[in-house]
Amino acid sequence: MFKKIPLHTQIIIGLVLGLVFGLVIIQFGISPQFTVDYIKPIGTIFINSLKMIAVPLVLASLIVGVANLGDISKLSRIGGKTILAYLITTVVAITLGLLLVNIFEPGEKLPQETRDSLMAQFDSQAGSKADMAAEIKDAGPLQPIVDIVPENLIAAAANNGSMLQVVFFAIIAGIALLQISKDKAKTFTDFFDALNDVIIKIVEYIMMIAPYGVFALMASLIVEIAGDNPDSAVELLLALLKYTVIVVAGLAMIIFVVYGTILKSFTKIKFFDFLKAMRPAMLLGFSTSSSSATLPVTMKIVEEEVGVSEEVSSFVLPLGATINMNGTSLYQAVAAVFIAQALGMDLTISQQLTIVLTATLAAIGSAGVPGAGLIMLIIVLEAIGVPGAGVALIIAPDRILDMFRTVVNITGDATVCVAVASTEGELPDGLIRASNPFTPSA
Ligand code: DAS
Repeated sequence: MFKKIPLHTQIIIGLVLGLVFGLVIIQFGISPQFTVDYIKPIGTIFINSLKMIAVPLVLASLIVGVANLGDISKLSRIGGKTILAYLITTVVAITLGLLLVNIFEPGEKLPQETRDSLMAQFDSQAGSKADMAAEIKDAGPLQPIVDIVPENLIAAAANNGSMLQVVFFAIIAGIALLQISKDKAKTFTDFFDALNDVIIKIVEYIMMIAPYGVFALMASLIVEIAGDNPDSAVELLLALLKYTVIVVAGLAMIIFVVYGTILKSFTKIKFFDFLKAMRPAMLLGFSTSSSSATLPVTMKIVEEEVGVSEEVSSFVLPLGATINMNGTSLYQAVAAVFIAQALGMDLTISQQLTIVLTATLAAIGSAGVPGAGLIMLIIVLEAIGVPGAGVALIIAPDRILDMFRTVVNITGDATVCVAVASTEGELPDGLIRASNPFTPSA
């Protein structure tokens, strides 16, 4: 049915129809159970099919990516640039978030009765998430480093949240490949190279159900949010609205100011040409709220349309989808200070600096799956002495904000990838090379 329509248009159609469908369900008081039983599963199938290939894709592309770099010096050069770029953009995102939330103070002191009802709500809604944070917090300071090394690769691959462990193994395997005889390495590399191509082909098949999957995701999201709508005081809703606007404004500034500056400084690619090429990936990130699920599409676009070499994209993008989450970083900084403000807790400068460090680590540790940023936010809160249960305050708009911050996360990965490729002498003329790989040929 959608054969002749470009993928990004198909996704927009799915989003809009899903939104309308969800609103009709709510408007006519149709039981949400119908959506949960018959619509949501389509969205789940779509997301699961993308996540199904995320781990083999990261494994195959990273191993091939590292091996194709050819030598350790190139790996350290590209790896060094990539990780430095990811760290700088993350710290810039957090700093921007702190500036906005301290200037506009969305959580200025709420009336005491609202504050009391919040505390009551905290105990109910965030218990499980607080327990998870307590578990994470009790671990030692080096736990995030310990968690990178998988004790069992299969278990790590089976658990979507341990993508960092899969990345770790893939990089080590790629480095080992560089150290063994070329003819032996070739067998191994050829296999993963073929696996990489097979997976990219599978992405095309999965994208055929994209409009239906996105329709189902949006419809069930609208129905669920309406159902979950907390019965909160008007002041709280207004504060939440202000908080949401600040997060979205900050995310937009990251894309247009930070990424625009990076592209202009390191490449000859026109910023809006880049955004146009990235439309399918950005819309998919918005629809799925999952960097991991969007990675295959981002890779296909960056390689086949922007023209970045496979050796750079298959190293930079899987790494970025796992450790680089600029959108999540800004969101965590704003949310942490907003919650403290709402509880009437004035944060000192050192507490705000602690946010920079812990939000950086939390973003690196956040998996590229829906809601990961919210869970890791609890660590940031605990680090500055704000009760982790405070996440209950921002759970209501979190699903929507997750969609927006995921768009920034994947766009940041692609921006750094194009910039690194450009500094490696690729994309000399800066032009977008081919037509959109998801636009059906005439
Ligand atoms: N949904 C996460 C991602 O996939 C981001 C987040 O939860 O903050 O990037």
